[in-house]
Amino acid sequence: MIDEAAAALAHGDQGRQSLFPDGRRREVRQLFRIVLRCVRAGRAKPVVRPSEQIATHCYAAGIDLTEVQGSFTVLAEVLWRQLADVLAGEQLLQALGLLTAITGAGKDAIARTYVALAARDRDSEQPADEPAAAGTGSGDCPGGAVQADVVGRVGIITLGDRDKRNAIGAEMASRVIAALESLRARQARAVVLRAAPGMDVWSAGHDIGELPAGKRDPLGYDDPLEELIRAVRTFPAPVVAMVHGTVWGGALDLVLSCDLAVADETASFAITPANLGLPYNITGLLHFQGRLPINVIKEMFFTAAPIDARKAREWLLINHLVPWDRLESFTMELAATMATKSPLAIAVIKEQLRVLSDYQPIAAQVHERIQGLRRQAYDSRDYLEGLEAFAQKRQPIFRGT
Ligand code: KGJ
Repeated sequence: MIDEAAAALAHGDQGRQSLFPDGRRREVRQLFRIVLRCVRAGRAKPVVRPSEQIATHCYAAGIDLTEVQGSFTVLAEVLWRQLADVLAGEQLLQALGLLTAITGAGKDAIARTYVALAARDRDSEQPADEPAAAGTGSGDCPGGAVQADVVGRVGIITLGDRDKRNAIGAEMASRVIAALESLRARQARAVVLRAAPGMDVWSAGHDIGELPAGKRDPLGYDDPLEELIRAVRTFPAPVVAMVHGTVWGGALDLVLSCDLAVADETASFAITPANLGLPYNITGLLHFQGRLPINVIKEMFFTAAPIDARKAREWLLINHLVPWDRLESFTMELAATMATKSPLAIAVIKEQLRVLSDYQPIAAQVHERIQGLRRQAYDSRDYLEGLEAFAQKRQPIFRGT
C-alpha cells in the first residue's frame, strides 16, 4: 500500500516536474507508515510531530507547501480505495472519518510549521529599527507575490505582483491556495482577499500567457485559477473580497466566488472572454448566475466593458461601496464581526449555500453538446487571434472562424 502511494506521489511529481529530492521522498514514506499506524491505533496525534519535522526539512529545501500537503492527499486516496474494498457500512464510515482526521492533523501541522518558519525568516530579515509588518498595510509582499497575515481572528491575503498586475497563473494560484491553507491552520475565522496597497489593478485575471494555445479546454477542471476558485468556495469561513482598483476576466469570477465583496469608488469590474474568443466554462457561468440577473450577465459578457463601482453596487455585484479611505477599516470591521460568530454554523451554512447554488442538473447529452460547441470555439482561429493580439498589444480581428 505504501509502495502504491509512493508510486502515485512520484507520478504526480513527474507531471508537475517538481523537485522533490530523494531524501524527502524517504521521509514521506516513513510518514505514510506512521499514518497507517495511526489508523490502526485509532488516533491522530502521533502524526503531528513527524509532520512538523518533514515540514521543517521541506521548507528549508524550498518545496511548496501545497506540494508537501499534497502527499497526504495522495496517501488518503490510496488508503480510501483499500478501506472501501475491505470494510462496509458503519465500519467504513468510521475508518474514513478517522483517516480524514489523521491526514487533516498532518496537513495542519505542516501548514503551522511553514507559517511559523516564514514568520521567523521575515522577522530576521527586518532591520532592527524598522517595525515588523503590521499585517494589513505593509505594501509590497516580501518573499513573493502573496502574503498572508493574521489580525486577531481575521486572516488577510494580499496579492502583490505589481509587474504583472496580479495576473493569476499557476504560481500565484498555488501561493494563494497555500495562504488559505495556512490561515485555516491558524484558525482564521474570516479572510480578507485584497491587492497590495497602492495598486490600481486588483487583478488582471487569468495569466493570458499561461492559457493553452488551442486544442485544449482553456478553463478545464485542473486550471490553476479554477483550483483557486474552488479553494475559496470551499474554504470553511467567510472570504471577503476587498476591492480597490480594476478587476478583469477570471478575477471577477474569483471576486464572485468570495462570500462577500466590498469596494471603493476606484473599483471596476469586467468579464472579458469575448476579447480573447475564449468560450467561458459552465461552472464559471454558474458563479455569475448565482449573483446577477441574466440580462446583466449578458451585457457584461457580450460587451466585455468594465462597469464602475456605482453600477456594481446597483446590480448587487458588491455588498458595500465605501469611500477609499474607509475601505480597509470597513472591511476589517465586517470580517471581525463575522469572526466573532459561530464558526461551525457559518462553515456549514456556507457549504449548504455552495452545494445548493452549484446544483444544476443537466442531461449528459446536453453537457456533451455544450462541450462540443465550446471545443469549436477554442479550436478556432479566432481564439488564437485573441491570444496573439494580447501578446502583440493590439486589437484582435475576429472573423468567426
Ligand atoms: N495576463 C498576462 N499578463 C498580463 C495580464 C494578464 N491577464 N495583464 C497584464 N499583463 C502584463 C502585461 O502584458 C504587461 O507585461 C504587464 O502585465 C503590465 O501590463 O509588457 P509586460 O510588462 O511584459 P500593462 O498592460 O502594461 O499595464 P497597465 O497599462 O497598467 O494596464 C493594466 C490592465 C489590467 C488594464 C491591462 O494589463 C490589461 O488590459 N490586461 C488584460 C486584462 C484582461 O483582459 N484580463 C482577462 C484575462 N482573461 C481571463 O481572465 C479569462 C478567464 N477570460 O475568460 O477571458
